[in-house]
Amino acid sequence: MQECLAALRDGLGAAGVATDPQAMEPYLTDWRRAFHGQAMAVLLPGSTEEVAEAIQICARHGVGVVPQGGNTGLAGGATPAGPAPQVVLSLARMQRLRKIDPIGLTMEVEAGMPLVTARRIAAEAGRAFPVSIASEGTATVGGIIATNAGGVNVLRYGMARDLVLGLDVVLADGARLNGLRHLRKNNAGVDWKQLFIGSEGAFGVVTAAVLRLVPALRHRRVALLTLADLEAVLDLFGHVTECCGEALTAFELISPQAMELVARHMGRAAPVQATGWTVLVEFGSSLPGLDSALDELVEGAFKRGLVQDGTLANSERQAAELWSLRENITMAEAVAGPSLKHDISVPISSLPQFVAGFESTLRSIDPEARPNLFGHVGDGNLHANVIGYAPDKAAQIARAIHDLAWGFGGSITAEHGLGQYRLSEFERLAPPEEQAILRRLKTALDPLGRLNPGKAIPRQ
Ligand code: 2HG
Ligand code: ZN
Repeated sequence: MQECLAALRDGLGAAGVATDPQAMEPYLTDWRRAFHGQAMAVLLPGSTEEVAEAIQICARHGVGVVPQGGNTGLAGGATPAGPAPQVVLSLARMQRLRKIDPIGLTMEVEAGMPLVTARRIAAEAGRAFPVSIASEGTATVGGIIATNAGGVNVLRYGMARDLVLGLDVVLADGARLNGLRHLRKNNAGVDWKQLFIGSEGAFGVVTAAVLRLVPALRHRRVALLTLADLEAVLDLFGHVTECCGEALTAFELISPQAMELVARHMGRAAPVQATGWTVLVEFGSSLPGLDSALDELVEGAFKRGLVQDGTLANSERQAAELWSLRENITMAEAVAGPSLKHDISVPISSLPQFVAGFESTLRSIDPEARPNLFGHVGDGNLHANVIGYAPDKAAQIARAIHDLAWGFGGSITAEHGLGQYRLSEFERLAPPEEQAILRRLKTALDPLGRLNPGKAIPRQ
């Protein structure tokens, strides 16, 4: 391994190779401290050429490569897994903006650029890059592409995949695949870049991307509404779709338990009677006129008896305060202690039955465990998290919840990905043909299994 390290230092320079245990530590543990791994070095290349060189050197020496963005994923996808020799490949030094075209609505950036920076640059050009997740300050463009990140605006703009026009990728043998096209339409054969989006670095390492921008929303209105049950939440979602669907940017669900955690651990109390379910609705547009949309929504909702209580933000500051209730749930949960994360999706109409099943399953396995439910109703995506559980019950709870979602024709991960956290559950549940096609792709693209071993792709 000394030979490999020497070759890496030659190729990347001393600044590009960290082996000091203290310097490596932040790259070897994820932010929740749920995953910890070993690596012989952390590589910090400064260009796509250096990424290619590093991957070639590692391939020659039989060393696995774990690509890493902001290290704030929730599935352990960026933390080394297993005993085989591996390096972490951080894109943190590659943050440049290469081009922005506000008329063509495109922007070309390097993979290590933080999401918050990409969003700021787009905003300064009078446009928007609409991937919106609470970890935007740490998450990187490469990371959100590798994990196909979701977030709170998916119902309007889609997942990260829907906002990627072109990619520059380094393959397992160090070859470079440059598809940095600024084109909205390109139907010339198979869209190969899709293979690298959401495959968590197991097929190749994304080093730069052309992102699709959208018109900036110069007007936004936010409402927080409480409802008695999930049937009413779905009725309200249907009503919003009918009355003002084009303007809808978010429709987020907060359970009473999640609201309570935010009040207790983050000191933020809801300005509504939050004994039932709370929904945060956001409208956004480049046109004025949202006030009447919101009035229509709220009037209709009260008339139909769907809503118990509610408040409308009258300023940007109030809107940010309402959003902070939703955005602080993950942090409140982390402060409360260890949690079991679930990221399921089911067809939207099955949400009430799923939640009823989730609550009764939890009671029967571990009566002390407490649910912390919240999520993205418009995407059928719930974070059916669990706190206060007995550690020896964790695997049983996770399996039961995944079985439940699977039974509704759902997914065990709507947006966070398999990483190392859910890989064995995917292997347990996914049809053999589906697993086989993924393995065939892996064999074709990375025959020696050097890229992000133990993540995303079912094992033999
Ligand atoms: C969110 O929706 C994120 O806020 C995090 O996907 C979910 O903490 C979680 O489980
Ligand atoms: Zn989420």
